[in-house]
Amino acid sequence: MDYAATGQEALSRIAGADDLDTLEALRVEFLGKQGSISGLLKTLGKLDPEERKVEGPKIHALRESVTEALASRKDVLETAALDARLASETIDLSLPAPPAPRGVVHPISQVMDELAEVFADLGFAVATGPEIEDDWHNFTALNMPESHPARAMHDTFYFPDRNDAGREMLLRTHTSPVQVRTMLSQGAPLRIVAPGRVYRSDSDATHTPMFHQIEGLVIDKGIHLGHLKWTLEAFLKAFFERDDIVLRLRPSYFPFTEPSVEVDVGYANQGGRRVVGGSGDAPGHAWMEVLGSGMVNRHVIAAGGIDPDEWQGFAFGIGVDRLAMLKYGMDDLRAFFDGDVRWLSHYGFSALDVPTLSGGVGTPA
Ligand code: 2NL
Repeated sequence: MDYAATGQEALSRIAGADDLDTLEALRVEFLGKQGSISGLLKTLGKLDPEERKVEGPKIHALRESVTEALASRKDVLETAALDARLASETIDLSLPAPPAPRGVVHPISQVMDELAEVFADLGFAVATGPEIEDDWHNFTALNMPESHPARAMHDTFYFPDRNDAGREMLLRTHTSPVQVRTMLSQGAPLRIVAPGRVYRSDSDATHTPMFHQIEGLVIDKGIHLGHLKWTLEAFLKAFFERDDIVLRLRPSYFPFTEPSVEVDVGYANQGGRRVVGGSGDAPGHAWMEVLGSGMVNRHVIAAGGIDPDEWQGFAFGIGVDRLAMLKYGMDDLRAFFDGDVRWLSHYGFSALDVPTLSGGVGTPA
């Protein structure tokens, strides 16, 4: 048989296709499952071997030339489509470039930086230490004996193995061990804050197993509660950037301080939002606990290698997460650590907005 006419007709129809849809319809018509050339190929199976030897190459050649014609026409049509698009679309190079996506600073990091800045201005150096501690630095040195309930498994994350000194290993439950280590390595006098992550085996709507704390420690001669009160007042005024902060000191108990005081600040309830400032006893106001503190227990000073008959000190501990919520009006503690970028881009801070005393944080209103 002669397929020249069939081939001629197919090639001229392909050459005449002027859009990609038409071309695709032709491909299906010739080469699709039910296509005409596919049909010819199927007839080969019914021929005897001699005939097949003659007809086979002709049909395959036909298929080949149609396949090639389809491909080259497709190329031409695609190039034409692109040229048309390029001709019709213009780029306005005078428009500003779209903003590059930029990360934000987590509110906890922001508040940690603000705290370090405020305390630096009050003469405190920043001290850091390991998050994996031994039970001596985390408990014993802080006047918390073996029998202390805070040591129980339900409060503290322990590691299965002891360290080389035979001490139990754990995730620090406060940053106090950093201060013990600093007393031992630097001696008195001392003025430090220890910010960082701490851990408790505790998880509900208001407690996450990891949270942030900043503790402060001053060791010097003749230190008394007056120094503590002045320092905390100066700190809270600088941090909240308000001069009308009123403190209430309540007697309390901590194993590492004696006497111990809990510190409340007065706030106003304004449409469900807590606004710090004024006396908690004023109309429409109430008191809120913000930190714990006290005069360092003499056993703790001695554990730090310092003579408690010669040196005294005060210390305080602050929950950073709650402080951040209070200052920036966030109401769900768990959202801090969910890693939801929508939450973060709402509450996050610009990386260029570094807290400084001259530029914002610490300037009383
Ligand atoms: C709280 C209470 C407090 C301390 C932490 C401390 C550290 C040393 C010696 C003495 Cl090395 N005290 N830290 C003292 C009193 C209270 O934290 O409620 N924190 C959120």
